[in-house]
Amino acid sequence: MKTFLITKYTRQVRFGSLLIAGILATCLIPGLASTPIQPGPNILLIIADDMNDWIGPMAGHPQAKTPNLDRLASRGMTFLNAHCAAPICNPSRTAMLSGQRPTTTGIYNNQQSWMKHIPAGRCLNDYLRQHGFASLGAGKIYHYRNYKPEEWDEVFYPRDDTLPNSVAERTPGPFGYRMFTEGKPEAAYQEQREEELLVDAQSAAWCARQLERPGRFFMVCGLHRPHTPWDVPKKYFDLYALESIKLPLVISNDLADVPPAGIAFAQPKGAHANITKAGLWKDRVRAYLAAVSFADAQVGRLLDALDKSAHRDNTIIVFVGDHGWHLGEKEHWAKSALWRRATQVPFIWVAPGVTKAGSRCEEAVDMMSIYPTLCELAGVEVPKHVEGVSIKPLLANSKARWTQPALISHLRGNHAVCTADWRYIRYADGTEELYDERKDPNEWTNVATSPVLADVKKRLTTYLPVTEATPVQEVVPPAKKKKKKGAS
Ligand SMILES: [Ca+2]
Repeated sequence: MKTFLITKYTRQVRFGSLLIAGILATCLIPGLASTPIQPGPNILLIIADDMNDWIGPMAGHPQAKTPNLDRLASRGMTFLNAHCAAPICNPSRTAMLSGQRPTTTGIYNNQQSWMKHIPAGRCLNDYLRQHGFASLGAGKIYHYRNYKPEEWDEVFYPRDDTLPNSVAERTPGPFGYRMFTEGKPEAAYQEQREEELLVDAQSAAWCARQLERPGRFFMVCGLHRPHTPWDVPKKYFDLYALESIKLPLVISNDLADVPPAGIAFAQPKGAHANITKAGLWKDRVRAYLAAVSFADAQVGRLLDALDKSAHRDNTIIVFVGDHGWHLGEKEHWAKSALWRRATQVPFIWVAPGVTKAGSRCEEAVDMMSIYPTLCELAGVEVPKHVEGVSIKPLLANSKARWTQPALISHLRGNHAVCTADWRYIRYADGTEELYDERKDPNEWTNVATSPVLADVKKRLTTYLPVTEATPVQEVVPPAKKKKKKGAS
């Protein structure tokens, strides 16, 4: 178990309490000793990191090979217009799992820790745990190791050898953050280890083992890929011939009608300029696709295990990404922007007895819906602090009446409001973009100044947050000193 990082507390105390809970599971809820356990579905939530719409069911890239996500989508509903609450890891995940938006919590960025600022009992894993679910988690669920072990029954965090552990190594190089393993172009990939040793395979295997247990569970499997670095085994690169790689659709001067605040997020003179100058655009698109296919294979491990388990027909499956990813659209790479490719996420639901096999929904929804929807499907009261709206009506009927737009916030003061027809972006300095998603799905033409669309814009602005919490203090990076191995 040397490669596994699990706190002693988690392994010994929580596992002990879980055993006792397991013994009592048929009659008692741990922590609520007098309430009988309600029968009902289990929940498997799978979170992919930095996965955009380049997956089979969403067809964001014509060459993406994701047979397992195709299989998952064939069993339930795929949302074709689902968006994160924030287009970077920490605020997105904190919002999704706490049920509160960045504008409420003040958690807007990766350098802030949610753990001091979200009270116990609020996060979904802890809330459901108090309502009779065994709360189980593996891999990247919150931002890296931001776990409160006492809010889980069991949590497993395998060490990711491919991710940097010191603040210094996290500085983006000329090609962006770890777009190449060592910060500069080398071989297309360097991973030589057996797939079973890689963190995501370990997390999937751990979750697969949990499926052998009886009782009701809320289990989260957090996959690191396709987050950079894109070192995945050769067989995933072999799925994509470099010379035949199709680049994303772009036009020249796409940024000409974007206000300076948007251009500052795009950083066209940064990674994009360096990658294209070095002739590496196709190479990196291929690497991203390879990492997507690798993540897809881990989803396959989980589905195989679920299908063999006793929970096969009584488990809600939710597959979601924490935000999207640009690969050169708008001369931008990575996340941290308010355009479609940075905010749109895979969002696939299998809810037994509710979703129809192979159904698709085009309404705009956001990740704040996860908390209330899971509570509703699980027969648990939605707690008052939760800000999202349940999408259960859409799960049952993709054409159900839906008026709630998706709302995405990036840092403080920058927001996007999305409907099935429009994307309205307003930056902190008041500048705007408006895109007609029906006519212009690539968001090439900013029509924010069009007089005939003034009413559309006015209507969309009514969904912007009225108040925005002061950002909580950022975590001060530890002084540069040699840490004990595995202590970071
Ligand atoms: Ca444009």
